[in-house]
Amino acid sequence: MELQTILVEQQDAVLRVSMNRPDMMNALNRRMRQELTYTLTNLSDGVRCVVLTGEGRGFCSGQDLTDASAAIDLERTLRDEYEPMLRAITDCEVPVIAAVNGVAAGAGANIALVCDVVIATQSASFIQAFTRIGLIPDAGGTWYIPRAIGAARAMGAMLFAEPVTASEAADWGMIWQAVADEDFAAVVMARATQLSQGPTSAYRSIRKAVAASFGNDLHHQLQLEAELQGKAGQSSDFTEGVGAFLQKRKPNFTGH
Ligand code: T3D
Repeated sequence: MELQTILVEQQDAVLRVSMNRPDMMNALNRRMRQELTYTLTNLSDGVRCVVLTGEGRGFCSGQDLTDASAAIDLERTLRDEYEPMLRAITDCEVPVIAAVNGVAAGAGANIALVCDVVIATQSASFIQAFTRIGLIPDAGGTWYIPRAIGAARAMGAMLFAEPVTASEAADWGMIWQAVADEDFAAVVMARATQLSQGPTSAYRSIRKAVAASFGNDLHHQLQLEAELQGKAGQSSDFTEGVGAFLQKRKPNFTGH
């Protein structure tokens, strides 16, 4: 697929995917949703971590409000275009880091929040901007945010639609980390490199177990852990991890 709205660059095993409509703070149109969905579901074998970020001063401003085609039938757009894009993130074969380089508003905030790890620069903010234009939070916001920060803060963020600063988001448990602006790029790359050299298949199982935990009782979660750990125990990364520990050296995980 020819990429017109995103930039994609691979460095070693890290794929940097950058939303590239900086004049409108990387607002999402149909083409961008298609390109993100395509890119995240068609990773080359060598990719073991994805970094999702934005060009310019913003991360993503959510739905492109100048795109009349999306405004005609919001339900269809969400079902046919947003859900596949969000599932491409949550079902991605490798960990996805959201590197939130600036404001993340509306669906732009919520695509960051469904990523596995969110690292935001200190000057970034997260805005559940939807009620400002008479909508409700979508793109998974009503599912993810109350689970992450509790109903009281989720309701405040959604009803008041005010910016939640990166520091507040980290303090509340909405994101992993807020980082000083000058350190942001280096911290993101260090974390991406760390994950790209880790036990990829174990990461996949962790993501599956954590997602399932929201719907499982303890018994079913323990059953799932046993099943997934059984598979992890047969992986070459487990053999390598134990071997490296016993030989007092760094493990060389292959992701298998
Ligand atoms: O299908 C469906 O529609 C359903 C799905 C809905 C999902 C949603 O995401 S709904 C929520 C949509 N997003 C918003 O309501 C946010 C709108 N944007 C803003 O509130 C602000 O722009 C920001 C808080 C993101 C940034 O503010 P600021 O002051 O830093 O920048 P700015 O001047 O407002 O924006 C810069 C430019 O980007 C500006 O264009 P201009 O004047 O320089 O030509 C602005 O119009 C444009 N822009 C920003 N956000 C959007 C946008 N253009 C189109 N769509 C946007 N979402």
